[in-house]
Amino acid sequence: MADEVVLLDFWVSPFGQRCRIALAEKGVEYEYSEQRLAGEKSDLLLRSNPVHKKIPVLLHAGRPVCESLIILEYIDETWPESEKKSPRRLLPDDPYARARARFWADYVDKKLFDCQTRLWKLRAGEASHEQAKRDMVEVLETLEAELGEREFFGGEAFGYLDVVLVPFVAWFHAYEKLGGFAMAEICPRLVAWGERCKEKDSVAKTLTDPEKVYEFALYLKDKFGAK
Ligand SMILES: N[C@@H](CCC(=O)N[C@@H](CS)C(=O)NCC(=O)O)C(=O)O
Repeated sequence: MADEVVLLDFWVSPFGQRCRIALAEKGVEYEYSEQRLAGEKSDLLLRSNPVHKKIPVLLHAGRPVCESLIILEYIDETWPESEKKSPRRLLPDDPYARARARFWADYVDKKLFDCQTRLWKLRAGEASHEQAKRDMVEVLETLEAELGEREFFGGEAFGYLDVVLVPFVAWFHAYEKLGGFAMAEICPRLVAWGERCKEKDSVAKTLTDPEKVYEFALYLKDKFGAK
């Protein structure tokens, strides 16, 4: 009980999924608590994250940790030793490599998520939607270039930046449908990297079925009057 771990989450959230993947990589047992985001939020969520009122929240021994990138670092520092998983640390040991990994994680959250949101929030055919499509292609090409010829963003081993980005692989299908482009043409290495990541149990058991993600994106489109 003193060490109880609970994750407040929402099934399709890439931010929540990265926490689930990190916990699985470390072999940490936890209780998953699905939250209602439309309508009234639970008292537990509002009490645990009174500033942003968002999931994910990691409750460790009753104490909340908010914001997924901060949660990942907390998980990495709290459970550094994981006997069966590799790597033992998600973040690299080298300070410069750590700084770079954090830079790209920030890029994913600022740029990729922004473009994704604009793809479903804006009405197809409008100039702003066309711009969102162009921006998305640029972001994907930039991530493709950063990956280069490496197996993983973490190098030979699946690491922090892989955990940060991999939940978005389940959205690639929705990007293609809503953006009208082929991921394999824009970023073939990123697509192959996504497939490699899915060979890991932690990822395979966490990522949402791409068709369900697309249905969810259509639901959001409808909700925001952009259908
Ligand atoms: N920067 C936050 C983003 C979290 C976030 O956007 N969560 C969404 C679900 S994907 C949420 O809780 N939305 C509810 C709301 O905005 O009211 C993180 O990395 O944890």
